[in-house]
Amino acid sequence: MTDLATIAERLDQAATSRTVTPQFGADAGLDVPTAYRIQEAVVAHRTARGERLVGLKLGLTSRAKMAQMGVDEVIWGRLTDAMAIADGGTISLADHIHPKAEPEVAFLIGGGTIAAVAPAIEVIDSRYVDFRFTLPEVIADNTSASGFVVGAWQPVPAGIDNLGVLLEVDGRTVQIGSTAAILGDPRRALAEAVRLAAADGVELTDGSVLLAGAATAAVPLKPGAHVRAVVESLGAASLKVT
Ligand code: OOG
Repeated sequence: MTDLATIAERLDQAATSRTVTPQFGADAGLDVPTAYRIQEAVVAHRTARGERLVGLKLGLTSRAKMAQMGVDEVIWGRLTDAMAIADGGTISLADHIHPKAEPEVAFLIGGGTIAAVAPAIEVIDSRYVDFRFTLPEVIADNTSASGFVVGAWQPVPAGIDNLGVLLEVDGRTVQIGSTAAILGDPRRALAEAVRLAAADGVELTDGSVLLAGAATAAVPLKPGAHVRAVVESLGAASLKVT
């Protein structure tokens, strides 16, 4: 079995050098609890460089994502301040490996509950060759977390369980979904995130951001693309790619 610190180091180096790393494979003997310990060590490399934890993300909350990635469990990862992209901001492909975007809903946590909601885009960028991984491998890789855009925060409207979600690239709709795809109701993301993170001794503190999970499959980012996620009643979040 490969040493946990060595795996964490390899994943961190892949991210900072923007080069893929081979999958660890069965020989590494990774299971889910071990993978979360590696994730903690991977993110510790970031915090050691001065990054600050600002929230959590859920992944594989929708059937579309589970089917796309060939796994079938909800997973969670850590968000840092360095991953935040301004709404309407620009990211460079040169700073990534093979990034993809997915439309999401973001929650702002306050008083232990959902204080505000916003449309969001998550940029995922697996550190593995061909964006392929097993469940423990993607957990160890901080669930492919790379960047996130949060649109305007607003009070939580009465029903957010079945809002239409679009992902547009250069004004063309490339993915259509519904917030219902996120755990049946994205508000379930809070309880799920609290439960999953607590198992690793992590709390979702007030002021944290929670990305509830993708409402559609992810779309690869191309140079020059203008990407917009539109969530019915909540508005839009966007980014540009150079
Ligand atoms: C894993 C992360 C997926 C989501 O919202 O489902 C994810 C991946 O597909 O690389 O963040």
